[in-house]
Formats: sequence, structure tokens, C-alpha cells
Amino acid sequence: MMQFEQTFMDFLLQHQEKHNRTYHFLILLDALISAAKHIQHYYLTGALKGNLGLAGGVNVQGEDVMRMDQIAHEITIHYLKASGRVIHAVSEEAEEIIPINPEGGRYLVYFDPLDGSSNLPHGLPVGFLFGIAKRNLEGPEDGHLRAGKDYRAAGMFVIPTGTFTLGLKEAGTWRFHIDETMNFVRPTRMTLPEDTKSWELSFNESNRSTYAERVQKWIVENESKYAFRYLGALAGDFHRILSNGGMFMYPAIINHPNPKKNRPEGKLRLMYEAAVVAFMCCEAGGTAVNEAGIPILEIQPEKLHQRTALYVGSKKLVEDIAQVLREKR
Ligand code: FDP
Repeated sequence: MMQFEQTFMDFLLQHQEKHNRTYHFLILLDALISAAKHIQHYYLTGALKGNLGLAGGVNVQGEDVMRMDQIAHEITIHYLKASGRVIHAVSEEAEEIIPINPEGGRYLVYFDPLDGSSNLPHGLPVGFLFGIAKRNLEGPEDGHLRAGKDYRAAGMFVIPTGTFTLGLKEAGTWRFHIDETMNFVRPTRMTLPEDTKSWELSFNESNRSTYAERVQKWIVENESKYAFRYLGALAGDFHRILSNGGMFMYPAIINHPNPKKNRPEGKLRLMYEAAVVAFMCCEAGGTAVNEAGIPILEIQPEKLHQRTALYVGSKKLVEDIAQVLREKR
């Protein structure tokens, strides 16, 4: 007898039917998966074709090179439009909100189609991150600036590794792997491990002296207990934390020797980076806070590309540093 893996679409179909839901969400996820596969293909062949370079360059065919993140953005918008299910989208690659199907759409999508740009020229892992909120079908239209707690789902593709992780509201975080037929298969529920032996700390060590003193002190007191790993692409670093436990952090930068380089509000974007990983983490039994120790999912965005500091991972560890962050200065 042949053995078949359960595909993502079969998994999601069962999920929707179990909860008595429509198939609109399936159509949207199918569009996001098509976009991710398309981006992955482009990325995998990009180095040979000379398409991973910076915009303004020329590739081996003598064609002008478009920035890879711009290509990823265009691919995603194409599939979102084709799905017919999206009202508006917010992309890291576009300053303004993008109307997709304002009348007939049902979902709001926040995405970063190619996150982790320092890995780009090397063809190393980057992320396609997205969060999904739903139109308020009963009441008055309630706007596109949604807090992470309003997301119905949030996920990430680690490109080009063929892994896909999706958090579903009150239904857990699930990981899938791409198979030889280009289907994402084998749903595996992710739960952050309790055992601290595998826990890791992940942050940009070269920024350490720029963090708040109390954050630096916390690092000194805790770093020897855990392995240290840093890829420099949020999706890849968070992927490890979700499997191994521990904490990824990108603290506020407030003590930079060049004050112009300080980032007191943090670096990562709230709606399509921090809230996305926070959502998946919370559904896997973890938590996430900002520099004030406030849960990331509670933060009401005031602008599209709002930034935040981020501490995300195993509950005990994040709550420990959150306590320090909440202390009065
Ligand atoms: P990048 O600037 O390289 O695009 O979103 C921004 C992000 O990558 C994250 O993916 C990553 O975790 C972080 O910034 C890396 O920043 P540093 O290079 O400052 O460590």
C-alpha cells in the first residue's frame, strides 16, 4: 500500500469544516502559498540569473535587475488580487495601504514578502511573513490598523528551505514541509519545549552595548545558561526558537555612540513582523512583549509601518525579562 502525507489544504479543509466555517480562508491561504512558491522559485534560481543583486544592476542576460524584495512584493500582490478575498493589504514594500478588492474582499493582509535582507545577496534563508485579520461583517467597518490579538492567523515561509509555519486563532501553531510535488505536508503541532536544555538566546550581539542597562544586565546574568544563535533573519531565528525554546529579542537601541543611530522605538515592524511571530508563539504556548513589557498582541498600531522592540519565546524567559522591563525607571 502506498503511503500519503496529509497536505496543508486537506488539513485546512478539515479545520474549516470542524469549525463550521466558509472556504474563503482556504482560497486566501492557497493564494499565499502560490506566492511563496513563486518567490521561492525565483530566489532559488536568482543567484545564477544574477537577480539577487541590488536594484539598478544588470544581470547575466543584460537585463536591468529589479530588487528581489520588490519582485516578491509584486508576486504576492498578484496572487492576493487573483484570490478576490482581500480588502486591503499592507506590505513592507509599499508606503501606503494597497486596495485589493475593497468592495468584495473579506480579509486584511499584512505582509513582508522578503524579510532578512542581509541574507539576500548570499541566497541564505529569508522570510515571507504575514498576518490576517477579518473584515467586521456585522458592524461598521473597523479599519485596517489591527492589533495582533485581532488576527485570525499569522504565518511564515522560510525561503528557500521549504518550511511553512502557521498559527491559527485558538487552534495552535502548525509546521509543514514542502514535498517533491511542491505540496506542503505533514502538519506538526508546535509547542515550545519546557525542558530548558535545548533553549537558545538569539539577538544581535554586536548591538549589546546599545541596549538599556537593565537589558544588558539581564543578558550578563542569563547568557551562560543557553546556547546562542543568530542568523539575522527573523523568520529563521524564530523558527529555531519555536522548535528549541528560549528567546529571540530585538531590544530598543538607546545607547548608541552615534545618537542618530538610536532606535528607541525598536527596529522591527509591528504589524507584519513582531505581531506575526508573537501570534504564532502565543498559539504555541509562548509569549511576546515590547520594551515596556507590554504584550505585543495588545499593541494597537497607530500607523502602518510602526516599529517595536521585540522579546519573543518561551513564557518563563520572556516573562522574566518583561518583569525587568516593567520596573519603573
Ligand atoms: P533585515 O534588516 O536584514 O531585513 O526586519 C528586519 C530584519 O532583517 C529581521 O529579519 C532581522 O531579525 C533583523 O532585522 C536583523 O537586524 P540586524 O542586522 O540589525 O541584526
